[in-house]
Order: sequence, then C-alpha cells, then structure tokens
Amino acid sequence: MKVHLKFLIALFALLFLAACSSTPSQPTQAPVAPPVDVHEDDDIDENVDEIILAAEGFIKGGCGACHVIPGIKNAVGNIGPDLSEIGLVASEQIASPDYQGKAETVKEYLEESLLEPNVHLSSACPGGPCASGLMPPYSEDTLGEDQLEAMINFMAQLPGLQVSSDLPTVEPEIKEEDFLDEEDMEWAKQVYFERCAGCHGTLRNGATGPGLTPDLMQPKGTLALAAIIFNGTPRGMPDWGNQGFMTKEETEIMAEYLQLEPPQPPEMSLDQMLATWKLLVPPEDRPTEPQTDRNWENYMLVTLRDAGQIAVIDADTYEVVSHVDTGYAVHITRTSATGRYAYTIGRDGKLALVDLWTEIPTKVAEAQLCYDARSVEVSKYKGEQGDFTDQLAIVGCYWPPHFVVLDGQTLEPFKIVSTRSYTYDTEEYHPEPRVAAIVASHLKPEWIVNIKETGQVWMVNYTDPVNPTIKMIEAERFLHDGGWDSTKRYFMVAANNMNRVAVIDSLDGNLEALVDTAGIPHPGRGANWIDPEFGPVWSASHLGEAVISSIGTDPENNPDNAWRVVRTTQLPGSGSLFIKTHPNSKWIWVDMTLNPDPELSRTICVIAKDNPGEVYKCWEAATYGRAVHFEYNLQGTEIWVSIWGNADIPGEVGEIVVYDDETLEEITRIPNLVTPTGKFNVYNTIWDIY
Ligand code: DHE
Repeated sequence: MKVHLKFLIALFALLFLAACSSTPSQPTQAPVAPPVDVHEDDDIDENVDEIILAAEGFIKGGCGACHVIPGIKNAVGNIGPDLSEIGLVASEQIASPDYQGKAETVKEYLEESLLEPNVHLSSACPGGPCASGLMPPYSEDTLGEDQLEAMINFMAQLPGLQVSSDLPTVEPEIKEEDFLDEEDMEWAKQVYFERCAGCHGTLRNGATGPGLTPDLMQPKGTLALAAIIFNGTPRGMPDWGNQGFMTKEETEIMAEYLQLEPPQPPEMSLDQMLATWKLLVPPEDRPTEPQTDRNWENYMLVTLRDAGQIAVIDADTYEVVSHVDTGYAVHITRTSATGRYAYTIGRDGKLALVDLWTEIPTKVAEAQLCYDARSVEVSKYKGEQGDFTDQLAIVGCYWPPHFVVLDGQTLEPFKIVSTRSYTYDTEEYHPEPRVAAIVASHLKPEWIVNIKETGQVWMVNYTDPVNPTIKMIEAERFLHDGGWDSTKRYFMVAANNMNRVAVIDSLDGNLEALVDTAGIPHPGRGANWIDPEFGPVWSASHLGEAVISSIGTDPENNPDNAWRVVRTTQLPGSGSLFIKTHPNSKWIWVDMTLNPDPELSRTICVIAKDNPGEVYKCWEAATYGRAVHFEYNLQGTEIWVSIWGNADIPGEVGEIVVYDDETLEEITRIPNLVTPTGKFNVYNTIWDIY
C-alpha cells in the first residue's frame, strides 16, 4: 500500500504537535479516558507506522462500513456506534453497572469488542441499542496480532488523537478473474437476482436499499460487506446468514461479487412472452357458475413463498382447499373485479391465473412477462365508459423495466410499455425505472402505476388498451407500496427511501400532497381508520423507525389535519413491514418482521383506535421464526398473521395464526405452510378493504 511523502510529513507534524501539547483536547465532562500507554515513549516513526498499520486494519476489516472512525477514509458507516470518542466511551462503559464483559482497562475493552463483540453490546447504535450478532468477531487470523494491537492503540486515544486526513486507502484492483471462478460468478448472479435486486436494483443503483456499485463497495471491502450480508442491519437489510439462506463463505462470495461491475441483464420481447404463454383451460371450457358450495369470496389466497405456490384456504373452515403452482417466490395476488379470478405474480415475472369457481381452484393460464416483477392488477371499472370487470390485467416489472397489458381471461400479453425515462426532479435519464405498486381505480378506467426510480406516477387509461393514454405525474423518487384512503379517491404511496408519502388525487389526476414521515415508510396498503382527535387517517408502518405514522386524509371536513402526519405512535422496535385494520375493528395491527432481534421479529402489536397514542399490547405470535403480514376475513371478525419458519425443522416449518379480532384471543393455527407470507382475502381484495 502506497503512503505519500506529503502525508508522512503532515502526520509527523501532527504527532509532533500532539506530543508537545501537555493537554490533548478532551471534553470537559468526566469520566476521562485512563492514560494511554502508547506513543508517549515510542519513537515518532514507529507511531507513524503504527497509525498506518491501524488504518490499514480498519480498511481491511471494513470497519468503516458500519462505523465513523476519524481519519479513516470512507469510515462513515451508520450501522454501528460512532467511534470518534471510543477511548472515552470505553472507560465509561467499564465503569458502568451495566457492563457485562471482563475488561478492566480501555485497551482490554477494545480488544474484547474486536474479538468478542457480543460480550457487551453498546446502546449507541444509530437505530437504538446494538443487536447481538451484528458485528463480526475479528481474530488474529483475519487481522494479525500487530495490526489488532495498532487498531486498539488508535481507538484508545479517541478523542484526542490528531489524525491526518491523508491516511492510506485501499486502491481497488478487483478483477473478476482474480477471485471469482465461473461457478461462484453464476451462483452470485442468481442469488443477487433472487435476494438483493429487489431493494438495490438490477443495475445496483439503489432504491429501497442503498446503491451497491463497485465504487461504493470496494472501499468497504470483503470482510465488512460479508458481515453486513450475514447479519443484516437494523434499517431493514435482512440477515441472510442468520436466516440460513447463505453460509459465511457464500456471503464472502457475494461481497466479492458486489465489488465487480454488474452484468447487463437481457431484454424481453412480446414474442418471448408469447412463447411462455399457456392457456390451460380456455374461457369457453370454464364453468359459468361456482362449482363449489364453499363461500369462495371468503377464500384466503396465501403466498407460500419458498414453495413457489399459493394455498387457497377457506377462511370459514380453515381448510386448505388447494395448492396451486405459481412463479418462483410469489410476491402478491390480486383478484379480478368480480373476485372469480386470482392473479398471482412471482418474482420471476411469471403470472398465474387461478379460477376460484372450479370445485378445487385451479390454474387456467400462465405467462412470463419479465425476469423480475412485483406487481399485478386488474381492470375494475364499470360505468359510463364501459364494463371492464374481469377484462384486463397489468403486470409491473422490475427487469426489464416495463409494464405489460394482458387479456384478463386468457393472460395473452398484447402491449408492452417501457418505463425507461427521466428522473422527475433532475430530468436525468435512468436506465432502470422499475414498476412498483399498481392499483386500479374504482372511479375511472385507469391504473395508477408507480415508477420507482424516476419518481413518477403514471395514470394509465385502459379504455383503448392497445393505444393507452398516460398522464405522468411528478411525485417523489423511490415510490414503493401503498393503498387507497377510505374514500378510494386518494392513493397514498410510500417513497420509502425519501421518508415521504405521496398523495395522488385519482379523480383530478394530480399530486395532492407530499407528506414527510419517519424513516422508510413501508405500509403495504396501509390502514384506514378514524382517529378520535384528528378524524379519518391512513397509517403506515416503517422499516427504518420504531413508529407508525398516521396521516390525515379528509381535506373536506378536517382540512387542518389533511396530508400531514397528525400522530406518531411508538412501537417497541423498527423493521415493520405491514400494518392492517378493518372498518369493523377497534384495533390496528402491526408487525416488526425485519427487526434484528429474533423476539421482536416475531412480536406483533395492536393499537386501540380509541387510545391511539400508545401501543395497547404486544406479544410473540410464535416461539420460532418471524411474524409477517395481516389479513382479515370477509366479515372483519378474525385476523390472520403468517409465521415464517424453516422448511428443514419439523414443527417449525411455518404456519398461520388466526385471532379473534374482538378479544385478541387465538382461535386456531394452520400448520405446516412453507414461508406463508401475503394473504389476500377475496372479498377484501376486490373492494380494497384495509
Ligand atoms: Fe414486497 C408488496 C416490492 C420485499 C412481501 N412489494 C409489494 C409491492 C412492491 C413490492 C412494489 C406493491 C405491489 C402492489 O401493490 O402492486 N418487496 C418489494 C421489493 O422490492 C422488496 C423490498 C425487495 C424484493 O427483493 O422483493 C420486497 N416483499 C418483500 C419481502 O421480503 C416480503 C416480505 C416477502 C417476499 O416476498 O419475499 C414481501 N410485498 C410483500 C407482500 C406485499 C408486497 C406480502 C403485498 C402487501 C399487501 O398487503 O398488499
């Protein structure tokens, strides 16, 4: 590693000045860090070498990916505690009655933090107390004895150590052939698509998650990146290692892959889509009335994510009526306007059409519309401009970035519209503006299509679907998920990485408001209810902060409260994915699925609508796994929550817990479901009840 002469001179001068100064600058408050026994008697050159050794160690260890470390290039991480005053903090920690480790001196404390980071957890991580397992243990094998010692000495002197801003940095010279063989490369490519592309983008420009381009990744280094991939972060990055999806070695392969240029993925033409299209049962061969005695409008369409299936479950009897094979890692299911059909989209862009009128619900058509997708919707309008119920479907893709219009009865695709365009604010070309949530208006023959990276909301009129008219509304970047307000006039969509919710007036076709919220709103479709103080509100949960935000939605009768966060209710932890209520319910339900604390990740909470300032009650919905997503039955009397388990552990595969919404008592469990995730009640999905 190169060290510039200029830097050595500057560093020498700084150290010299520091050595001459009798009292290095210290904050005035006690306690003060115990005297540090390095550098004082040492030769200056040795100190310079030692600081350089320490700096190299921080870089090699990737410490800056999670921590702020003064003087270390790119050490601006905000996952772990800021280390600017760690020498001082260490002495406070040792003196604190809460300290659980064995260290008696600052240096012992720092050594313990590096080698056994879980012995004592700091309470000063940016999102609250640091979670166990987040920091990887370092060892003499990874960093070497001298380097570890240098790093400890460096930290022991903070604050107070004057460090040149010109310390060495890594000079990335990372080439694919250096360390990833063909097999690793293929593995990483596939797994990146399956696990990472959704948040970080196929071209890795970032959206829900940060950008992962090589210029950003190389300074962090393999060790730190692998640790983040293994352990996740409190801001919502899943812990792929802890969850058993990647081994430690695999996280290292992925970390190396991220330091290389992303490969360019292929496009997809209409001919390619048509080649995948299968009409399994033509419309004329389908029943003309329901062939089942079951209350099919009360079916729950349940994503079994890792099985690549949906389970159709009768919510009156809790019986699994059928398992239907669908795309890989099903994302969502929406129902046709009459509810007769279910449309299920997989992450691999495969759409399945399921007929709910047959005795056993069956797949009647399928087609692949892209390589990476998250959204599907149907035509719901019936009025003066025509009857479009059960006529059309639309699929929104992440890659290639486009949406596709299909025949709603057969799934024959016939229109592709690219979303590649210019960012709404800076008018810069974006190669990958992905289609996030799509909703169908009940009031007009229109779909509201949210284009994530360019921050535009497209109102797509489908009366002439081969020649659709599109009004492009400028909103906010990183649009993600959202739902209607209770009147179904306003669509509320989270621009999650901008900490905002955009409000679209679907009747006038314009942006009604941009509402500032807490960190990373992730509402699913949100929850509509009447706040006793502020009137009608729509609430969102948050990935990034331990709160739910409630936004006033009634500009007519409560204009002072409209389109602002009128209430913030504290939760025990962040990492929430979904929130839900029902007009008949007195509760709002919320999960914390992505909280790094295993107990919180399976904890669900309810907030009472008549006392919404605080959580009424929280409890663990299972003894294992994570709790995720809620849905009500048709009557609004029972609520279902999914438990993600582990398919390899008998008894902990995964299940659904059904609660009585009046009493909060558990009614039953529907066991042995493979990663049950989203649940879509047919009736509630038709009418957008949430
Ligand atoms: Fe989702 C909705 C995208 C991760 C489960 N998810 C959505 C929507 C989008 C989206 C755009 C809105 C669709 C609509 O309404 O038309 N989801 C993404 C991602 O980009 C992201 C962050 C990363 C990824 O790689 O996919 C992501 N989502 C997840 C998960 O990890 C979840 C929990 C499980 C999984 O599928 O792996 C998950 N997303 C869901 C569910 C909904 C959803 C259950 C529908 C919620 C609803 O009630 O409508």
